[in-house]
Amino acid sequence: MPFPTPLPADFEWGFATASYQIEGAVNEDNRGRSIWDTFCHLQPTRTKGANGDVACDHYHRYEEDFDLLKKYGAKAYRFSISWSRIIPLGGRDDPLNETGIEFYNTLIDSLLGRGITPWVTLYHWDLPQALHDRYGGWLDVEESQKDFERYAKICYERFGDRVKNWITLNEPWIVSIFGYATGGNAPGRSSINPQSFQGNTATEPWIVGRALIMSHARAVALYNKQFRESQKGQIGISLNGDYYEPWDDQDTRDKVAAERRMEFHIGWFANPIFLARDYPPCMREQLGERLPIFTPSDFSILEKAKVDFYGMNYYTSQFARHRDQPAPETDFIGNIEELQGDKNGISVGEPSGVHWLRSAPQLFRKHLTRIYQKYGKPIYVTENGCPCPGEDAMTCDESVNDSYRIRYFEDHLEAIALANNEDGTHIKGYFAWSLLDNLEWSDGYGVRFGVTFTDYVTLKRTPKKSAMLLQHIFHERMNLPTAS
Ligand code: GBH
Repeated sequence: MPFPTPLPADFEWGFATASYQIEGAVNEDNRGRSIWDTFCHLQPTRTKGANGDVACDHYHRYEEDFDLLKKYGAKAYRFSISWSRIIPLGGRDDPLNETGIEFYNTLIDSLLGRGITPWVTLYHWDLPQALHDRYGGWLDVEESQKDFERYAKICYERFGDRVKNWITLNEPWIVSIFGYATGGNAPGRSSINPQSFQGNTATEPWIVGRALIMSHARAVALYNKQFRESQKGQIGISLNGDYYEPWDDQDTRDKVAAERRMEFHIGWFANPIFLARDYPPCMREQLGERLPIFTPSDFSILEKAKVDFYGMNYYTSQFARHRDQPAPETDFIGNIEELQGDKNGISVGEPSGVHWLRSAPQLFRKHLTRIYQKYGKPIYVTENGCPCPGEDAMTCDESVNDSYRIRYFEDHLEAIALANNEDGTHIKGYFAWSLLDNLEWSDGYGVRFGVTFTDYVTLKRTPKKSAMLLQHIFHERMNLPTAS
């Protein structure tokens, strides 16, 4: 391998997880139910029979997991708080659960005691079920944003003396589209999914999107007004979204289609959040009145909600091909076709262990630079990772030899370093997804994204080769000695 492109010595790096995917202990210490508890127990199953009742049992094994983090050399760790452990019923007038708060205090202190910086996501998809039952959850734009703001306030008050890095929401696109358009995620609403019996794909995701944008904005505006000065932390949001190349790079219609696809994915949230601007014009054009408007009072909140960074969750890229027919009402991707190969049959990248993910580091570099140029904030890559080909069927001994994952990490870190050094793009950190194999949502426990193998029978953790190698990769680039 040629000499790797350097990264700055203060580059932040570590591993990421999310509450419902790892914690288990769903009925302990007064935790309230979330929409994922409900979704995972639906019959017939929509999660391959899997649920988060036990998951990785991180709730009881966090010390062991943090010892692993330390051993892997991580500087930082990104985890999410389960809203319904803090406020079991979720609402702004509902009681707090002190044992839930205590659990996260312990996590934070255990990390700091090991010299690891906590990065906290407030919402990684596990809405309190009580709010869904009470007013339809994210479908009620006014109620949900007030309840989220109060939940955020409790977190700043109780944890903000030690937590200096906040992420409001994880992937609002997935929350809106998978939760309310395809029905593939909780709460599973859709009018195009035969397994869903409620929902309206043409309207609900756009309403939910506005609720999420305003919830984020209120939480940030509150931080800026009441906590920033004393706590001196930073705050942002994690957006997902693939990079798209035109299927036929000679066809202007495909070029426009690729750009439109990214606007539907990212601009939907990034325009209001980073630029305090309306949705991208191409969305308004296609969706018409189904896309809710921002009121003047929404805009005044958006203006006050200045963030510090762009959290990027990136896994893969695709090709976009224009369609000649008008968009159906249920379309949410900008009336294009998505493909993993281009007009000449060239694949976007090497296949991984899951059908939707191919390794495309050169397009990652383009993606980073496009985002930085459009939204102007330093980027933290808050998720990036993959399962190795065939890993779902492997034993532990086979899985730990994860050479595909090691190459994936190396290639994507090289892309970051190149974007930083040669494209004028400012990237300040990186979190590998994930610390542990865990509940991969509707894919259940088969798809393994961890750098640590989880045996779901014994709950034994076994480091894969990539776990130990990441520190070497970073330290080499940062020109630091690597502890053995
Ligand atoms: C992230 O989502 C999540 O934040 C994290 O919790 C998750 O474990 C991780 O990725 C790995 O998936 O099967 O064709 O319908 C990334 C967004 C959502 C992208 C699901 C791929 C499946 C497409 N992902 N999507 S498909």
